[in-house]
Amino acid sequence: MHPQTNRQFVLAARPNGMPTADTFKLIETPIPELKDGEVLVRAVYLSVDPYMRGRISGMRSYAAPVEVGQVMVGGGVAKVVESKNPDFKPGDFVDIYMGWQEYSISNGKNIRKLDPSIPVSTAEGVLGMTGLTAYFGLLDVCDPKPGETVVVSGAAGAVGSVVGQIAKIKGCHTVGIAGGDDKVAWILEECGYDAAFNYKTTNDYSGRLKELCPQGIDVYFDNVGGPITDAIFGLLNVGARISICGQISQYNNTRLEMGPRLLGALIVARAKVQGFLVSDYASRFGPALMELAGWVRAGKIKYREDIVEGFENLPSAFIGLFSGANTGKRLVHVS
Ligand code: NAP
Ligand code: FER
Repeated sequence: MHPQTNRQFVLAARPNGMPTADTFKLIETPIPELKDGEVLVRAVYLSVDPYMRGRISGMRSYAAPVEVGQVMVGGGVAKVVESKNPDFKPGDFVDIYMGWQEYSISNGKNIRKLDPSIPVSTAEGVLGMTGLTAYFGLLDVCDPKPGETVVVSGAAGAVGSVVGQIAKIKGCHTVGIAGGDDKVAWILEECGYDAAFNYKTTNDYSGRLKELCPQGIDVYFDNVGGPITDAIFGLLNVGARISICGQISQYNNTRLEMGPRLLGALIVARAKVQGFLVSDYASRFGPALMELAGWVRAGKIKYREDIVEGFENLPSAFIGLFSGANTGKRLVHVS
């Protein structure tokens, strides 16, 4: 039977600083009948990601902002419930950029059918956007060599937990920085990081890094920015490469934070810093996903999903990313 009502989260107001419960509003809308070529899907897992903070800020960026009143954007795994498109049948699982809503109608373009023999949730994580970010941000931007020391911030998150494991596959000494003793234990024991520390229980980031990186730092994969990144700059080896993946510590700032001015350290180290966007590598996603899937199958990449139950909890699940409530890839299970 054709479902009647869709539930959607729309942007209610642009947040000033940390988003709150009032940033989003839940609305109900009717679901139209399908036209030829269309597919109706129902959300199974919806992804919450730090980049979404940029989409609701209204600032100029690499993608258009979500306007007040519009459905919040985001990726998800969905199940086909009705189809007037010969390429999809009810029961198929798809990866779709459907936003924060229970149902979505697609014309069949820009949706990817998933292999149901692989846990479908991985399409939003280790075998999806965040795994690909780890892959290209490390391998393409930093080209790590065996024996080099690779430091990763945000190391127990969706991207960071995978970066350390790819670096290990490449024969590097891996050092992770994360915000909790439980997170440190997980990345050491499960993700095979060689060393790690909890930045929330130490003030001396530089001292800890010196202990854990006796050969200095060759590669830094930056997910967080701020004081952690400042501490790295003093320890770079000659020829170091830095991948600027994210700066989550700055995303809720209401004014520019003044920090140490450390670009001179890059001269001493003749270091390279490069920002990147995972979407710029779209033409290479296919082979990268094959390689990542092979590593997961071989047990060389372990992953964890942090699943929040219930569509209505999308806003709080998202806001929790900014206080480190998640370990591994955070998803909201909808149905
Ligand atoms: P995630 O790491 O799974 O979740 C965010 C984590 O950030 C939290 O768990 C928290 O961990 C940490 N965090 C929050 N506030 C912090 C602060 N003030 N200082 C230090 N750490 C803080 O998220 P993700 O999806 O893997 O994304 C990680 C980063 O990559 C984000 O910056 C994101 O914007 C970026 N990203 C970039 C691209 C790209 O194409 N360039 C693509 C995807 C993601 P702790 O408990 O350790 O604090
Ligand atoms: C993308 C490019 C970048 C994307 C996400 C990002 C969902 C993440 C950027 C960030 O976290 O800063 O196409 O797709």
